[in-house]
Amino acid sequence: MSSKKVIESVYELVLKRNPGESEFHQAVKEVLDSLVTVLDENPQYIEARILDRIVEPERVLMFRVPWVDDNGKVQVNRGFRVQFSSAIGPYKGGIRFHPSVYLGIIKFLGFEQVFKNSLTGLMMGGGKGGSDFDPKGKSDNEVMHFCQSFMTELCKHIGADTDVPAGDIGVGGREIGFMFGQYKRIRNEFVGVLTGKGLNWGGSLVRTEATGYGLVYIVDELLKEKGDSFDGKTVVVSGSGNVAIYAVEKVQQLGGKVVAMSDSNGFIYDPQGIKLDTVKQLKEVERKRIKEYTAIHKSAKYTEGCAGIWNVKCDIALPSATQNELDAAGAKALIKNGCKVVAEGANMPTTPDAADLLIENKVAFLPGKAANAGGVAVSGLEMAQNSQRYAWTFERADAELKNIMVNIYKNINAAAEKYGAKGNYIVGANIAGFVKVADSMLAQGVV
Ligand code: NDP
Ligand code: 2IT
Repeated sequence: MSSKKVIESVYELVLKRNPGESEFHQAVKEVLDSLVTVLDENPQYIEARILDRIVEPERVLMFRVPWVDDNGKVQVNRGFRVQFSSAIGPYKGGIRFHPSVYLGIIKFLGFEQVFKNSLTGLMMGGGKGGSDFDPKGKSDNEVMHFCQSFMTELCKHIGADTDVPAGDIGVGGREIGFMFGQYKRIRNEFVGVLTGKGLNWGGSLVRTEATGYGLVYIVDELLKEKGDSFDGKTVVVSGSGNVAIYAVEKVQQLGGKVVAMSDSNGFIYDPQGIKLDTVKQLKEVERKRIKEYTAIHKSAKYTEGCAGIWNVKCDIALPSATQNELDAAGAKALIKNGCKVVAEGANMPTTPDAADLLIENKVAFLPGKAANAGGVAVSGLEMAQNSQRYAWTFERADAELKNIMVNIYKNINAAAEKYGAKGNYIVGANIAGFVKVADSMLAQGVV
């Protein structure tokens, strides 16, 4: 069978076996479509049915999460952990709390994580977890009770050498703290079972900043290759959560001007440049809406609806909120306004047709599994520090992060060129991530 036919038949089976999981289908299709030339040159992958195996999670856990709210009412959520691949290390990947979470979202994220983690060059397999719990509007007490119930089940399936979760949408330092406390209490062990921990109890410096900083480091490397830099560039960053905030911070440090940010309700445009201290106060401390920014800074304008952010003229766009937030209409607006670089801070924020449009129009496009790998990379460094029972300085962790992002850029660039797709970083990232996992699977036999 030709490589194309193999890919088609694997994809057909994925559709059949995972009905209704459109985000998972989308993520699988993008990776499979990148692999034709690799399979042509490596028939051993076909022989060993690597593709059929790599699209099937090693283990899927789904569980009831009952808890009691502040009014004494019983609530029931659904919890997930998908342990996708342990070919190159313990399962590793975040936990997402958002009402939109269902199995298809966790599988897409777990699948992406396999290749992303491979790109970091560290020893981490891929996994993802989460719940349809909505932290918005909940008290700290309710969040704690939910996290404790979630971890009461999850703690049976994870461990510092088995599966190491971290944060994602709706899961930050507060939630990691509650989950760590419950794990420690039930298992009676103080180990690096979660990353993104507080600095007093095993966390790594730079983990909070890592995804956003890493995103900007990889774009900076791409610009450097073109003899360019962030200095004087106008930048749009969607979202106003962990990834977005620290992407903005690093862009501003490098001399760029960020003029727009968003949340799920709408976006702000501040032609004088976003005042990040205000966004941090609103989002990290007060947990308020981005709209409130305009009450403090009269130079800014708020527009309802988050998709309109792509109409803001910019040189560089960093979608950093959620999946499929940048569609074909958004891509056309960016192209028309002269945007030259799009790099994904979020996981799969760009729809496939939008990504095609950007690439056809010579916009440099860095896919999430490369561009947002800085977060999990520093999680890997947190695991290394926990194993050493030692904490590195900010400078050391930051230098390691930068080095990892530069290497990812070089590797995906080289892989794209080697397999006849020069400048297509989607193909480059998928191939570079895949080969290491596939070769490890070959070496470990049929498991
Ligand atoms: P946060 O929860 O800190 O922030 C999420 C941001 O995205 C908020 O501004 C939120 O707005 C917005 N958002 C979430 N869901 C939607 C939606 N359905 N529609 C529109 N806007 C939405 O999460 P993170 O910053 O950690 O994560 C952002 C993205 O980055 C995700 O795709 C995540 O998977 C990815 N990522 C995160 C990493 C990390 O280390 N944290 C690492 C790599 C990738 P609102 O407040 O209104 O909900
Ligand atoms: O999507 C991601 O890479 C994350 N949410 C971070 C995962 C991690 O284990 O740090």
